[in-house]
Amino acid sequence: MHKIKIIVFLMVLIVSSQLAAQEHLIVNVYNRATTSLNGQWNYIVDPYENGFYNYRLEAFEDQENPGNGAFFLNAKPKSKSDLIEYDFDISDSIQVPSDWNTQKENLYYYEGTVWYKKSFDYKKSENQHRVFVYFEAVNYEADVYFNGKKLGKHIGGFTPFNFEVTNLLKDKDNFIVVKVDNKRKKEGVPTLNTDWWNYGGITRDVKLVEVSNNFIENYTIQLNPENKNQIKGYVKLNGTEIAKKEIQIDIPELKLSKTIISNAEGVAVFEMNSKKIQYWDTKNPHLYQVNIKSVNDKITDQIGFRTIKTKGKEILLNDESIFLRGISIHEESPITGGRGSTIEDAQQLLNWAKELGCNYVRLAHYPHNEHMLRLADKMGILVWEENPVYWTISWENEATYNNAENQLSEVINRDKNRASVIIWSMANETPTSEPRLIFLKKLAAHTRELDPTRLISAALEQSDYNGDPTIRTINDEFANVVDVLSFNQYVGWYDGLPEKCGQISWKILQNKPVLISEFGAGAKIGFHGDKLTRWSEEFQEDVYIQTLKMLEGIEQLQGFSPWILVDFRSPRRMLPKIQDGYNRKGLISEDGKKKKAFYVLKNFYDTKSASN
Ligand code: GCB
Repeated sequence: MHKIKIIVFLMVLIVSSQLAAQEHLIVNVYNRATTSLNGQWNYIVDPYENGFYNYRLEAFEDQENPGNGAFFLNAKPKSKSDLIEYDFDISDSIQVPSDWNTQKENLYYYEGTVWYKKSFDYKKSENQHRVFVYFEAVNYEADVYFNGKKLGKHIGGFTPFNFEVTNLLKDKDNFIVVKVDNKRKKEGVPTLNTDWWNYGGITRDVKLVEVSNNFIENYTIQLNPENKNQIKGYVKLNGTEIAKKEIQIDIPELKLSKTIISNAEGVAVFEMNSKKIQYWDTKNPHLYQVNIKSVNDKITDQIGFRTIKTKGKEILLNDESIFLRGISIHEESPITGGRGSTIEDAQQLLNWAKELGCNYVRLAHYPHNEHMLRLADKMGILVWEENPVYWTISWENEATYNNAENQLSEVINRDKNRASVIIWSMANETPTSEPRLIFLKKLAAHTRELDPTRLISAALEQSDYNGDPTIRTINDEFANVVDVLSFNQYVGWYDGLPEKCGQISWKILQNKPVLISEFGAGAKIGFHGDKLTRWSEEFQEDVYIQTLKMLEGIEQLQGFSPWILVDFRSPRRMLPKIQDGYNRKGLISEDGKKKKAFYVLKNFYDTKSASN
């Protein structure tokens, strides 16, 4: 029975990853020796997509002879009479990774196409090796070309993808061209309307990954949720000679070692037993070094082993009830402003979360960069990861569904070995309807197939109970699907004044753990007034005081992630002198100053943690 389950799981994984990615995603590039393609890239801003379409609006890449207008060819005049109306090499340059909005003043509000080009030499260390180009994220669409040939297209701004370049690669003068388009689209994921900045560009690292001809492409190595003395999973090879190959898995600290043999698809499953496993938890986030070795490849990972479950109203980490002292975080750099992407950005954000007393973070509203998860693993911070299915998605559009599923599959694939990740969130504040229910149920079922070991949730909305505005409830059929019942609520900010919290009671009918995924209020750092003065630190502080009191009345309450750690850019927030383009619900200003409410929450968490 057990074996059959694993095989079904694997088949689903393989089939869905075939559907999902243009090429199979290589996991744990993070720990491989790679060559960075970060740095300065030349770029051309192309609002009319002049470098993509000819004057009949036919795509150059579909033409037999694209001609000199096609930017992906990176053409140069061959004679003094040649007509070529672009030149990457004398165009301005821009830093990768980063967004264009905060690097170039004239691109601050730009939403459209920008072409990126980088030239480089590269010599493989061995002739038979294979080389991939790996993008950690490009927002939103990326058409990728290498030495004048199309490699493929990726949609979705927050997940990694890779393409093989082995047969196109030369020792000298390679060029990679990426058409990046961050135009918002109704049918996109996210859709037209969001409350965060639509940063465009190659926003995360770009790497060349050199591997042997048959290499370790993917693996899951996790504690068996049904048996805490067992580590199990699979390893998958990629190449032309991957059947019947030996794969060795070692966990030296546990003195565990296992040799398994791949099947015709290059896949081998395994189980290893030990009674000495030190479980990963928030107080002692123990990570084991795990070594995986195939005939001509090897890779190391740092993996924590733990279980996560719910039981009635409780969330159990390693079978023990845990209260999630959380905070929501956007992926914005506390160091440079703009989209965050470096390990220093991630470290600062998580250090602040720790200082606040958190053992949990909600990474809103899209997958964050891998540093966040790697650090959360090391720091013992539990993580909610989220798919950018936000507000008013085109529920009935099949391509929209496939896009949402693909983005979620990619982040699950990237982070499925991270102990910190406990919750996959399907969506945020999506209005109830039949098509939306069908969409989300399908997404949840897909997620459970890909990863049966973690919890599913979504930030839902609350409503009046039986028409009584003083009693609040969750009236949403998707609440029956999730493992953890989460919802956003803003009593005291959008919904009355802070004192209103005292008049509200909660009637939660589902017998599930409750996480309040958002509450909060806006305040401008340094602006003071009495607690009824909107935007003052005192108003925000009072909302926190009143809200915490109110929420403690929810019997099933198992934690929360207030909105939000740091003020963040949003084009919806333009009130001069107060917002100036920022959502001010941060507990910390964008320049790192703590507001009064920070200490209210910190106090609450410190007390909570002492009493646990
Ligand atoms: C919400 C959204 C979040 C917004 C926040 C706000 O409910 O989930 O994305 O930024 O409210 O500040 O209004």
